[in-house]
Amino acid sequence: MMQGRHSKDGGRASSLVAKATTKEPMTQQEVEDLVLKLNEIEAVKFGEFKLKSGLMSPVYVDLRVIVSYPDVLEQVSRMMYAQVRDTPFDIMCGVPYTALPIATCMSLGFGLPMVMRRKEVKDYGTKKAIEGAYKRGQRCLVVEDLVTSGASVLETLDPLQKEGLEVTDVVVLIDREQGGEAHLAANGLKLHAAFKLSALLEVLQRHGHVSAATAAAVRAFIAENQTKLPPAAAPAAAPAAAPAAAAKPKRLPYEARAASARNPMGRACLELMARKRTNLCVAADVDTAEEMLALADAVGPHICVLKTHVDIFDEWTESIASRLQALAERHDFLIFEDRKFADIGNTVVSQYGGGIYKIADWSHITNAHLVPGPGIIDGLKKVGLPKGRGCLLLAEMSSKGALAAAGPYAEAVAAAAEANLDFVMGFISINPGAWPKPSSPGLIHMTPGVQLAEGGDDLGQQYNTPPAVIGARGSDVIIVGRGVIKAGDPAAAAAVYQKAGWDAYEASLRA
Ligand code: S5P
Repeated sequence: MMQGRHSKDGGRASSLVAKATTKEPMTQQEVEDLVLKLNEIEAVKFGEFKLKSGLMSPVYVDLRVIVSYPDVLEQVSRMMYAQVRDTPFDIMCGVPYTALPIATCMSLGFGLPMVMRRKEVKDYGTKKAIEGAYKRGQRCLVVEDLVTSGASVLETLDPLQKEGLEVTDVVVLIDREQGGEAHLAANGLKLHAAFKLSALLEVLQRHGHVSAATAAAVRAFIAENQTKLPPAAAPAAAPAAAPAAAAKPKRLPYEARAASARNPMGRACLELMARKRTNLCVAADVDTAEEMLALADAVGPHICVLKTHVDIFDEWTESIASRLQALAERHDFLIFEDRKFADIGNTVVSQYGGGIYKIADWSHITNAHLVPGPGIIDGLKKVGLPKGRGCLLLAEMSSKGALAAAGPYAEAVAAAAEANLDFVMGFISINPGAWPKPSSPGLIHMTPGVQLAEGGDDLGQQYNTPPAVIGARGSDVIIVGRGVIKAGDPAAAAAVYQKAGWDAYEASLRA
């Protein structure tokens, strides 16, 4: 078996392989041109559309039209082939109907043999469900135009498997990011998508074809309309009670969410977490700036974010700030000054950009309460956005009796974040999994009040464990202060929390 090319027939394969390699991967420019073309021919439209269900959608994708544009069809097939050129398979099967011409075009362009599934055959015993030449045990790539829930791919899986074909990979042009990838993964299928809807949106917004308001509406729509796996498509081997469990939207990997993050620090943070395999933020609540720098150096290899309270220290200089920045650079972490701004827009402009600390100059991330209303975001944004900074909004707090809590307050904070995705990168939250609406996939949840055992301190702090925070409560980042800094060996403690947080994250990906 060869990668990205069929192989079983030696002579025929070599000539076809030669043909395939004459096609170069698409350049970034070609990819952008294709996105613009898809928009121009109205295969992807943004605005306001009434769906069959009666639901209003800010996005409409109908790829059937591409059969009328051979140049687009050819580019689409090239783009899709590029996703699977390193994936081993013997044959391809297009999902009827829209993906059939795409699969045919890939077949012709790259010398890849194809089979077809008969859509109409319900009784597989009397008529052939799969047309074409194939052998049991061959590996079959499923080709589909679009994935939403993954249901139509899963419908195709069954007849292919009944014929003894092995199916492990699916290639699509567009992933609508509404849960399909997780549903396919739950059925043992890896999704290769040429475009995520959010990435496509980003290109169109950059080229002025989609307004910021529409883009925000699309992102909110995607987040709010995560699909459930239809019971009929639940894994065949699952016990009777399993379909309901499988229907729960699965956690998306950090790296898969990075493209949805509009704030550069949000994107950087998600990428960094995936790259460094850590969702640990250490709260450096030590007494002096020198101790903070020593701690940053020690725990640096284990963290994605170092959280500071620089107003605890009795000195702060530009040189301390640059030494901290150098450590962040060396160990690959982000700096989060936990300033918890809470004033009117005009005041926070000066507090964030000026004063002794000049927080915006050195801290990648800061945070704010929404108590004063949305003007605080506008004020902070005025200073932070030009510097590429990100802001976390405090939605829920960890301390006993907190007024920033689940309910109308947290919901208002969530709405303010969705309205400011350029600057707001996420939340300080405690139980985001219980929020009535899931937040946009690019927004990050960071949760304080974490130790290895449940408990609290005598001033109202309440602790949950990493598995409870990342698993049961659906947060993304654990914020650990005293659990690390009061340990005899903070670096070793950070390693323990890094592992606990990451294991909980990996377990929740499989859940
Ligand atoms: O609700 C909150 C929000 C924050 S940012 N509860 C918190 O505890 N924090 C911060 O997280 C707090 O200021 C401290 O820096 C850290 C928790 O520290 P620990 O020592 O209790 O883990």
